[in-house]
Amino acid sequence: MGKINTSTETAPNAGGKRGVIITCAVTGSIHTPTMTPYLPVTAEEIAEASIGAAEAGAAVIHLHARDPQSGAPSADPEHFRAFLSPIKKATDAILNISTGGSSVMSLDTRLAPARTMKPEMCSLNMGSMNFGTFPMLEKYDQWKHNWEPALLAATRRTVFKNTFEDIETILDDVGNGGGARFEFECYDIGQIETLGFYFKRGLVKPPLYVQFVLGVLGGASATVDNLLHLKNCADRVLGDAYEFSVLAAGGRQIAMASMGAIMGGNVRVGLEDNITIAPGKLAKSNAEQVAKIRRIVEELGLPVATPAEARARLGVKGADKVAF
Ligand code: KMH
Ligand code: ZN
Repeated sequence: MGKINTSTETAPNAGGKRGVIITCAVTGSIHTPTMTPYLPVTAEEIAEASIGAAEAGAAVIHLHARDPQSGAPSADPEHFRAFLSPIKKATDAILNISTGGSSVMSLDTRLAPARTMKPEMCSLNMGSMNFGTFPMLEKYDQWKHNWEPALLAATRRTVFKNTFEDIETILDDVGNGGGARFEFECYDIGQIETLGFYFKRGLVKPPLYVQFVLGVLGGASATVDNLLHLKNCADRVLGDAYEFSVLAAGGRQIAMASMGAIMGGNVRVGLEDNITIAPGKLAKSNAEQVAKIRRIVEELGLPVATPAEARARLGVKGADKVAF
């Protein structure tokens, strides 16, 4: 019989050295008010959801805004300002502003919040793609607002546009100009190759934080094989210049995030990408999903990163250097 391995170093981040960074994306632009009454819409609701997620263990809060009356995705900087300051006052979490907005917004519209608020962190989507949310039309007969089915239907004919020029604009304006670090959202291997292109030219600097995005119709689906493929590609292209996180849109969110943690990565949960807590059961809050992934991570013997640890690892500029 072979020697029994009693080491705790079964995963690259085991042994108490490196905590798993939990990101919570609290509202996003994929889901709509008809789908769940628990989706935060107003500034008060988004602030409350973010603070709850941070208290449950999220070190990073990924933020979109919504029109407080209709619940439609919004990129109005004033809608962001209304929740950013209260969250910053109440928590120590890193506040990450989306530059993806909604796939039907123009680049200038999407960038207005980050250009105005100069956050510590922003998302950066690494390629143009189809981003189909229209299959959700089949699930509901009645809608609270007319904009909801119209937005879902629009994703059948629109492209989520992130050209090389768009990516460079974001790197320049929000990165070098605004001092933000990035959550590089990669939905397929070509987008990792694109990140590698900018890395080789020195236009993006380590430590790179790569979000493997699974389960979006138009990108890689949420399977273990796809996650391994993305990770192998990133290892080849980025070497040790990066760390990764895993998000899966839909009901495989927690399972794929758990897989990411086992593989030595970080995790993202939140109602932006998944409105359930178990099959067929709506999550009542973002904090509920954070608490669930935290329990799993800790049961795996892995520590959870504090905001201070996440700040040091991601190389962000500090909460005192933002414009809100
Ligand atoms: N909800 C994710 C699948 C962004 O905000 O820049 C995509 C996302 C994009 O988070
Ligand atoms: Zn987002």
